[in-house]
Amino acid sequence: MKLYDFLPCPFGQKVRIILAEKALSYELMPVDIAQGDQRRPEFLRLNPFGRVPILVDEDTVVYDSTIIAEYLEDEYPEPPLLPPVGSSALRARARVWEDFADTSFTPQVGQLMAELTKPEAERDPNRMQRLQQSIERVLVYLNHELQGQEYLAGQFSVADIAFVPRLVVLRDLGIEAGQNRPNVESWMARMIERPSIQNLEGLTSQFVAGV
Ligand SMILES: N[C@@H](CCC(=O)N[C@@H](CS)C(=O)NCC(=O)O)C(=O)O
Repeated sequence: MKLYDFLPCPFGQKVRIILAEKALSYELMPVDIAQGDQRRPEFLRLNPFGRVPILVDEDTVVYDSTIIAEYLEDEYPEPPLLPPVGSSALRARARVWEDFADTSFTPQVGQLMAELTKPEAERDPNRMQRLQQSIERVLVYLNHELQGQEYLAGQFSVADIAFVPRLVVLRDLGIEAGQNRPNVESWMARMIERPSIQNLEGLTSQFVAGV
């Protein structure tokens, strides 16, 4: 398998956690989106949307981290990273959380990073405040939903994994995710000790163009 990826990309990180959990080996094909590599014709032939990550498994080309996660689960089901077939409600819950992380958490943290990377005089304080409030609301919601639960959808799953890349950089942005949120704190502690996360490359609170 080959994974086209840009190491700081949180969606690529999500896929690399899944690959590590499933102990799948792959060749990393670096795509420097800061240099515009994603707009090269040979890359656009793989993904016409010009985005990483892309997984190539023999003749199969899959892009979008959520669809890659589904493909890996279908093709390499062990160890499972979705609740078991038959537990439809829990499987749906895992997918809802994964989508929520990808659309309502990861981009907002990236946008806050982008603001913080600008010289102070160029930052938009109103936008920063809106983003901080939006991230705080997600953390409060997570803390509520994790009450009495080790993970978001029963077992450790893509739902939890989707949050990790941006959850672990919040402290660098001045946000203490676990402060006054004991369920979030213990959830993070459980996840951080996993080798797939300990060894994850590319975690950064530095905004990189396009991420
Ligand atoms: N929904 C996609 C989002 C992927 C994405 O936004 N990738 C960014 C890097 S983190 C990218 O390739 N940006 C390049 C561009 O938009 O030009 C996924 O989950 O894989």
